[in-house]
Amino acid sequence: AGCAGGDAGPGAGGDDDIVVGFAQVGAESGWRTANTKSIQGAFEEAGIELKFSDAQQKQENQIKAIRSYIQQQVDVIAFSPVVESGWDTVLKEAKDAGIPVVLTDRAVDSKDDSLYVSFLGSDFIEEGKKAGEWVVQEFADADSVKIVQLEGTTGAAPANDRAEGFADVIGADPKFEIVASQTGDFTRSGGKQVMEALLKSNPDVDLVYAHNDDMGLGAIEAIEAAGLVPGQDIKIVTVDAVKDGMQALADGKINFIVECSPLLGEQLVDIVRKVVAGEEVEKRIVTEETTFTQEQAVEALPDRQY
Ligand code: GZL
Repeated sequence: AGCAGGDAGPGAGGDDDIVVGFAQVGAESGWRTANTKSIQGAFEEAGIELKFSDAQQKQENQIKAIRSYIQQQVDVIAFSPVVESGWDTVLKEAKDAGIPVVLTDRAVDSKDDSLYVSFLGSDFIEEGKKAGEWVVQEFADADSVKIVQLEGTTGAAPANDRAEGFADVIGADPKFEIVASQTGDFTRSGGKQVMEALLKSNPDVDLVYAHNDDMGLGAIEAIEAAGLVPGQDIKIVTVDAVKDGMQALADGKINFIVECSPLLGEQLVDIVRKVVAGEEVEKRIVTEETTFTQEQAVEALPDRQY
């Protein structure tokens, strides 16, 4: 952002003097660490200075980081909002300071979409629907299907939307019953603890729908500790397709994974360059992603980047 009056501040020249502030959610999952690697690697490659902060999944830490980037008068602020709400005040401060904001990965529920220039990330409702469509087809011959849902971080866009998309699809048939739904905060330990508890109260559960691989991997530990066979006695469908999840899928412990790509770094560099050059950027850029069966995981594993 140029200084008020006087000569233009950083970012007036080519790439080499652009400064970007990125406020990351944390390091809660394999997806998140792959996302951080992609972003840091892409800015390194582009020769653009990236100030980076890890909020340990706390919104107040992300808000503090954004405020510090405003103080430092960076050219662009980018962040992945840990939860959907509570951002309007700090985003207004960035707007008043003339610093454009790019949302990556997760969305905000602000009514005023002038508070950010672009959103780059997945369609989480679509991801939930893909998981639901697999469940409907996998359990076509069953009379009743008891489901445990391991939710992502409470209030996070991927948790809200993956639950919504899934419910939209399975809600059409009353044979599907979500007997318990609880947050595991997108972590492996969270998934394990919640699954241990839910297994005690729901020993006859047929399926686990975990909002990310890490909670699914935690659930596998709990299911095995209870003497049951994950992927057979209790089927598991997850979202992400990170390496550890894909290995469990190839090993038959997970039955289906909906991909959510963390590789947003290069597209973010592209958006930053356009914003600094005053060019138009699309308001919403949705990432390409697919789904994996157990057979497809065996095929895809050797080439997976994360
Ligand atoms: C989704 C991302 C989620 C991942 C989790 O885009 O926000 O957060 O699905 C990660 O693994 O913790």
